[in-house]
Amino acid sequence: MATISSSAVAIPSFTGLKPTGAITSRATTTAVKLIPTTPKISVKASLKDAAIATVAIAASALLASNALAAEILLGDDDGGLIFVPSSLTVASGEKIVFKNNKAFPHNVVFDEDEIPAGVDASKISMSEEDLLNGPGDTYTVTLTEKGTYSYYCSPHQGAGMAGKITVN
Ligand SMILES: [Cu+2]
Repeated sequence: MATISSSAVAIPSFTGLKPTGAITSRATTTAVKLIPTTPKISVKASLKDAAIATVAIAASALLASNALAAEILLGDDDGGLIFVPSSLTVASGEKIVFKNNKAFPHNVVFDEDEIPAGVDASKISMSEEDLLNGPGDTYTVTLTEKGTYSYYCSPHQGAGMAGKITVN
């Protein structure tokens, strides 16, 4: 039973390919060889194109909603010692860019007691001594674990320079 059914499957798949070459004369064998291959390629290519198009649409939708990368400014435009915005919600895996704005040096240190369980604060934080000194300097982090993350700027922690990120 098993032998019969497997050969029954094998035969149609061979006959499906062979007739194209068998029908045509030997003289045009080269041309015939190209014919069965070309449709296969174009089918694959069109599938790939469709996939690429879908990805492109998704990417542009993300860009349009500004969800591809979030930016948090370090210091407000008036030199206030705050993160702007101080509270932000991002998607898991979204890139978060902290960018020096005014009143630097600043840094970004996540509070080990106020991040989701299992997340290593040192892996997502700058060190307490490491500072962003120049205008426009950035620190980028990606958070994948869902939950709430509290962070602060160590030079300005006493002044209340802190923020919160929610990952969902
Ligand atoms: Cu600061």
